[in-house]
Amino acid sequence: MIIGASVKRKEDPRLLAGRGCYVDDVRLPGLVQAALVRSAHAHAEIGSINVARARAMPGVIFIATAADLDVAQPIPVRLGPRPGQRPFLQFPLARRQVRYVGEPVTVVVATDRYVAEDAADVVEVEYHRLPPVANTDQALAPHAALLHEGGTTNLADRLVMGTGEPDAALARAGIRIRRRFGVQRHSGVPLETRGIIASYDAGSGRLSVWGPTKVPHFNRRVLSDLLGIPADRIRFIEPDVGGGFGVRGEFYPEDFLIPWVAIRLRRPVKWIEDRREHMVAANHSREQIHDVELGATTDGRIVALVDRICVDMGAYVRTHGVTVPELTGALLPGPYRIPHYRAEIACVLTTKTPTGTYRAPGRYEGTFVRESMMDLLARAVGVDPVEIRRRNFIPPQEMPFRVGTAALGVETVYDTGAYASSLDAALAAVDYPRMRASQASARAQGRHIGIGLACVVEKAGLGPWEIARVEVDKAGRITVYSGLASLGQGLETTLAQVCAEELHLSVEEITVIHGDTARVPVGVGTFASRGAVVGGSAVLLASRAVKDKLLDRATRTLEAAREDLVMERRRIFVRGVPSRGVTFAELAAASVATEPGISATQIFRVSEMTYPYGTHVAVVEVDSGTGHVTILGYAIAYDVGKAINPMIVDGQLVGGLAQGIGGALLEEMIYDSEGQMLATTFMDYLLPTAAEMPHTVSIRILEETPTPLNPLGIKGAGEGGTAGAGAAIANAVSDALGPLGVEVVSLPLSPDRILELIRSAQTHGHARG
Ligand code: MCN
Repeated sequence: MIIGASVKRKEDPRLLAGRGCYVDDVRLPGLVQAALVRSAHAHAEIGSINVARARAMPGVIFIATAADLDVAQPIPVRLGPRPGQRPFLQFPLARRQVRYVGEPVTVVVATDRYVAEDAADVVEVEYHRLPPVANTDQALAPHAALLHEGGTTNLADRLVMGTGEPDAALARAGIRIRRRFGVQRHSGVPLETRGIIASYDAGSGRLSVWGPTKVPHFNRRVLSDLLGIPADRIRFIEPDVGGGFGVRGEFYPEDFLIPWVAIRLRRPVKWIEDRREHMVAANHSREQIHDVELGATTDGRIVALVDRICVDMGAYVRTHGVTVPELTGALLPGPYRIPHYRAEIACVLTTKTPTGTYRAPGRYEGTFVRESMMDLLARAVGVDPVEIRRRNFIPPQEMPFRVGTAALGVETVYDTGAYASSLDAALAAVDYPRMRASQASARAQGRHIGIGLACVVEKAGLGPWEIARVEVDKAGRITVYSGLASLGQGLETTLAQVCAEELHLSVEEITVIHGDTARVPVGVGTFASRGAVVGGSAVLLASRAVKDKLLDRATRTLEAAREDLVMERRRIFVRGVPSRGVTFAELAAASVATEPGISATQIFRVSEMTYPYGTHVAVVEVDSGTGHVTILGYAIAYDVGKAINPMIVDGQLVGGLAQGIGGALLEEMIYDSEGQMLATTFMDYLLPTAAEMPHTVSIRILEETPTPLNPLGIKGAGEGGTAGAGAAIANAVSDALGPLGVEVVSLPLSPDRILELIRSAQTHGHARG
């Protein structure tokens, strides 16, 4: 069996040997370089823009401002567009006003990057400053400065979702718990920053674009609409990618500007983002405030949950629309039966970088809130956090389970799940009873050790479809073409595994092609952990169709019954008579009269999502003198229905966890009251390093509840490592510092924040055991 085997990643030998080709490695003759003049102010009217000095600099080729752009359309929403969002969309260059620090104002092109940047420095933009809208409170205040002319408010959208009668149920509840929680603004910061190269061939009218990943076909459509060039004249080529994490490859202003300049100049143009630019220009995420109330019976059974969520969207509605707020509300109930539920979500515009999805969007935030409330409920009832979760899990026999919410146009219906089982597996991985006992003895020695749980329900496999083509050429070589894109998640290996399984091959014998619109003319792309589920299923269907064709032809060639044929090593022979056979190459060559090789294209369509789930357990020690949190141990048990490649799933969970730890302890895009971003380098935006990671992470991949929604039975794996990390670590820190009266209600848990929590608990709080 190749599906289910931990084969090594096909892509790694090339990448590890330095033979990868990233966008910055693409060399084209006559290439010129672009730099952007970005707003230095959070909110201002643009007066004049004087480019005379810049234009006079030797080596400067071209400069454009919004007035020079012949684009009438803003960048559209990709996921869940709604008519009300239109006034808040972003144009590629700021027109009349800037609304966040880093907003593109002018594009400068020069013979080299140094000149381009020097010239950008001397572009004189006259700004008439307007009051910044530094946070959601200011944005919603009665006389707040309005950010967008088309809007009458700074509220981009308001979502309400839920089920039952939560107010009445809360009123009747024996236990009621209210809290305000906050998650800080942070986001994906791949080590390879974004970049794009565009080249236009005036003769053929063809435009080639290297760089954008994730959704090349959608981006091509948008570019085609904005430029007024037919999509079939535009080719998107995805090079290797140094991390995506949800932020890379959406359609950003630069994705219009660079191709537009290339067409104007009839020369290839390149733009590579520097780190500071990335921090202010790429999508931010996660900034939310939750005012939540939970009602339960006195024995701890949840009866109602009401959450008023305020999401800081930044200055514009970008390609994700209100996906992150919507997913927050849709999946907040998690693995628990919550008969009465309501989420009221305000999507608020402020003068900060616009936002989008970042690995486990909405679930990282919602899981933190829900799982913190579960611990508070356990405390109110006087039972162990494990017990309170067991009392509230939706049992497997109630699957499929309708949550009463919807996101991305899909009703939230959990397909399969055995939540208690994943909890058991995670507890076993850390030896929970022993861990509690050693916590007690450590406490007796004055050490602050805590154990935190988080039960997660993720979503994966967003439709509506994905395409795959499998080809056997005349040499018998097998190529898989997929509409997916790579973010570094090991797609070439796992898609090859799916095909290899069907055609009885090894992974090495299969080439996987993706991310080039000339070779894969249509596709949807990679996001929402849909690759394995939707793209993998499409490869399965196409491989099966090719297998059918091969066997069909072999039946005729060998004059044998189909059930007597054996497929092995790119050859089909009659069982028991290995010499009576025919190779894939021979079959493909023979078919040439009717078709070029043997191939099949299949689309896998799916209208429902699948819901992987799991449990995180964090064991931490907090130094109450310095505020430092050390993660002593960590376990994740995660059910993916069936793992195509357990080693890759393991890597996904550990890699995702590293990002979750960053969000829990370190990473924060801090703004001052003037709307200036204060964390624009890795000196002040702290990423987790090996030192912050636990020495061991125990991963238990579970395959207990395959989904009926796809032929492989699989659920996604890309985001589960991130989704529960903030919650588990927060609960562990609350547990560790419980005796000092500390209760965590916001992230990140940086040392200064921990010390502040301890100080304020000492001033106001009551210690608890
Ligand atoms: N897989 C598997 N068995 C399963 C499910 C998944 O073997 N049952 C494998 C897949 O074939 C794939 C990987 O695990 O190699 C992740 O699969 P999947 O969950 O389908 O997610 P996608 O392929 O759609 O990838 C997107 C997802 C998201 S949304 C983000 S963000 C993300 C991620 O996965 N960003 C990543 N993983 C990342 N990994 C790396 N290295 N870099 C990123 O930027």
